[in-house]
Amino acid sequence: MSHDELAAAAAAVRERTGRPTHTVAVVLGSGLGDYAAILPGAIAVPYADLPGFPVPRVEGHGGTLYSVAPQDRPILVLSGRVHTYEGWPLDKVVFAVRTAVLCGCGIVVLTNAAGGAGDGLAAGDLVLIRDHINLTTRNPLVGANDDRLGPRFPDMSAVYPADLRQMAHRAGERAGVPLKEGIYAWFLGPSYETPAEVQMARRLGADLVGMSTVPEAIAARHMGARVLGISLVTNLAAGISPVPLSHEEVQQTAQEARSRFTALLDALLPELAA
Ligand code: 8IG
Repeated sequence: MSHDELAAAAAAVRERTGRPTHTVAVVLGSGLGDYAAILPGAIAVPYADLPGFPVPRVEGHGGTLYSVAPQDRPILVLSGRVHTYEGWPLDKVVFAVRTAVLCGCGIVVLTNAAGGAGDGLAAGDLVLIRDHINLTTRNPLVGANDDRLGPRFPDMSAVYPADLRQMAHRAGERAGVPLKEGIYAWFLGPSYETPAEVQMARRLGADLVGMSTVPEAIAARHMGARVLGISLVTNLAAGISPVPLSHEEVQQTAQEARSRFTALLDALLPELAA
């Protein structure tokens, strides 16, 4: 993935949306993907129309980029992401986020569904990511560095800055949606963890376990963007939960949390874009 390919995708976004710049990007995680469809005035562009964008294979919808402009401040909403466990190379996993940053997005909101491993977490909790632990040994920056995108050795001491989390907490208070905070550990998947792996992650300091978000956060930070991470705990991680994990449980919890998630984003996004 070269700077030229990303620049071509960013040019297509500008052309198709008619908006020369966007300030905030939101990536919608599994079970949360239909948020943008209900946004008034959203301009929808299928990923398939954007050069270089990976088109998700599994889910019902193939991936859509939306442009919305609350208070005339354009925001990109990316519905549909691809994962490393599907076999996608990391440059494709981070392609949409990198394009969004090239479009001007200095803030990237990454949402996901995740397993809860930390004490006091319950299914249905919304958790702001305070920091991450990469347990995969994979990194989207491996390979030649393009200095136009960012530095060879980017600093990762504040990927998820405290002021963005504070803004989210305040938006949550206004919307009546309580938010917790935690550390997110990236596992490759697609099998869920064993109970022993969940205990390992807990001892390393993780509260959340998941299969996404971290590569996008690394790529966004590489390009100088600031990241807000929001996890929906759709299941307690293996061994913490008394019952086996199931995709049905995940989908049902996501369904139940949808209205809180929507209320949070409605309160937060205009603020972030302002
Ligand atoms: I949803 O328990 C969801 N995604 N690694 N573990 C990991 N990813 C997840 C989990 C989980 N739940």
